Amino acid sequence: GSLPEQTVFRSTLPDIAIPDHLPLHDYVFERLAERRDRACIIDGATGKTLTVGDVYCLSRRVAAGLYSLGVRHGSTVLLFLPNSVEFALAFLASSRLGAVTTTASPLHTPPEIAKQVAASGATVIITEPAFVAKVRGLAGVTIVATGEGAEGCASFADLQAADDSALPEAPIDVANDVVALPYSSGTTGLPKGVMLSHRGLVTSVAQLVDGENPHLHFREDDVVLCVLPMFHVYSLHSILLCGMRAGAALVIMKRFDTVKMLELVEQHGITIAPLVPPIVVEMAKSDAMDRHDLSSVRMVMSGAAPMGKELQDIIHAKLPNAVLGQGYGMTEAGPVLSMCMAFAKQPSPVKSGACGTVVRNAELKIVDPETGLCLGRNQPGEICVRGRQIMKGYLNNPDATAETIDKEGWLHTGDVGYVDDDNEIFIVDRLKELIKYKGFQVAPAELEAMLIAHPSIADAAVVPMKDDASGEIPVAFVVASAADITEDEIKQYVAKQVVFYKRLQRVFFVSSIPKAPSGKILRKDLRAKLATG
Ligand code: AYL
Repeated sequence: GSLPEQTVFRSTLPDIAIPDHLPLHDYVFERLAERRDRACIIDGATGKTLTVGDVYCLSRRVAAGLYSLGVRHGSTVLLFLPNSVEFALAFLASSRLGAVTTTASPLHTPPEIAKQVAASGATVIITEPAFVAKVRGLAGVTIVATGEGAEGCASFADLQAADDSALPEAPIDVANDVVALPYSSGTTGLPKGVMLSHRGLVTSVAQLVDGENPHLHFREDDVVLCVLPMFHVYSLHSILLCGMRAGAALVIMKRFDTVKMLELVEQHGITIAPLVPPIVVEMAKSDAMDRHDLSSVRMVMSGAAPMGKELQDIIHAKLPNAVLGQGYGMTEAGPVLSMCMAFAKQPSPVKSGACGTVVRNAELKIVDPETGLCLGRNQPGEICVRGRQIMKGYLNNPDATAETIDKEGWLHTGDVGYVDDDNEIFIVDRLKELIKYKGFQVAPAELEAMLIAHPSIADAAVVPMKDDASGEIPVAFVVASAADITEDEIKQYVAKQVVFYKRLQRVFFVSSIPKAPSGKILRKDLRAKLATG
């Protein structure tokens, strides 16, 4: 018989030429000469503005400073920083050295960060004085602190003042060298280092902002809000890198606050607001929306978690000048799979609730998770993507890599969705374990290991529970081995060990955890239990 027809979905826009021979930093500074004096990075707190020329020169000096601390081609630098100018400079500096940048929320606990330092092999940690205590004493690690008053640390100010005149050119192999190493649990298990190469990230940025008719049209006169955390790949890729490549200015906000954010929008005439659904929820609720002139905003992007049609419609009514839409990404996918076509230079209409059309120079297919066969339009199945933008693999984990990227090069997302008649993608479910709290990743396996290590807990399973404000919250089903253990004790036991977004919000005591004969937790059954109450 004949093989079933492969239904592969492509962008409705033509493929483009991608300068993927360039290292990432050369790619984002490609038009330095003509843009030298344009605003590049604005510190939201102080209003201090760095031009493209400033960012170029300072990032070169920071590279020279890191070189003097021993950072070389192939070294790993951990950025343990809130949103800041220093974050951007350090990332670009590491790229120039051919070093790898791994990132983590500065709100991670000492054991969490120690694990990432060990797994990634980071030898330099850049952080703020307030977070130095969390990373002190790690063997073989040099700490660099921004600001003042951190004893026994190298100073970021000194790096910025380093002499870069003799900085050697790193021998970067763009197709293979890793430039960014964000952590993600992917479809199963514990967080793993996701290897994104220079070529991968250049491809992914180009897929959005390059070409005659960019799919995501950022212009030189745009002012982009950078409130999403730069340690997460959404902000790193779609704000910092896409913004810089397009020549737009970025306004950096250290921490989220609705009123301050609206003030910044007004003050700087912000035109583009990349957000996540929980921030959109906050905006929709806030009466401060009516007290500020937000007419400069022409584009509101949402991503990293589902945004329903209702919410999208509410916010659209409040920002009539703005085009509203979603991007869909996954760290391992490089990260962007699809983007709203209403954001293109020559836009086309989109439906509320859709999360975009597949990017250019890529292929997307929908696979029946039972049979592995390719599905046609309007049939939900697992979303798979292929192209030069996807990750190289997980660091030191060929098995997990092989479970995620198949022999034909397709990356399996663990998301369930379909492609409609207009090529728009709708996500309807998730096959993978992952919990998304406010767009942040929570890996059930990590919390389950922690719970089972407790002397009064015999067995445990962690699953997502739907929540209006946060999208999903992590909750646990626990089999107690001692009668006196309470929900509060368990919650605090976990809270002490993890960053805020991994905290358990509810604990349910049960007599056993439903499992398949293989020992695999039947998460679907537990999720169903939550849905019915
Ligand atoms: P990770 N709608 C529904 N679910 C989504 C969406 C969306 N628009 N975007 C991401 N997800 C879920 O690795 C989905 O389950 O990357 C996906 O597999 O932290 C998972 O989140 C991946 O989580 C952008 C826009 C990057 C989005 C991103 C996503 C980064 C989140 C760049 O421009």
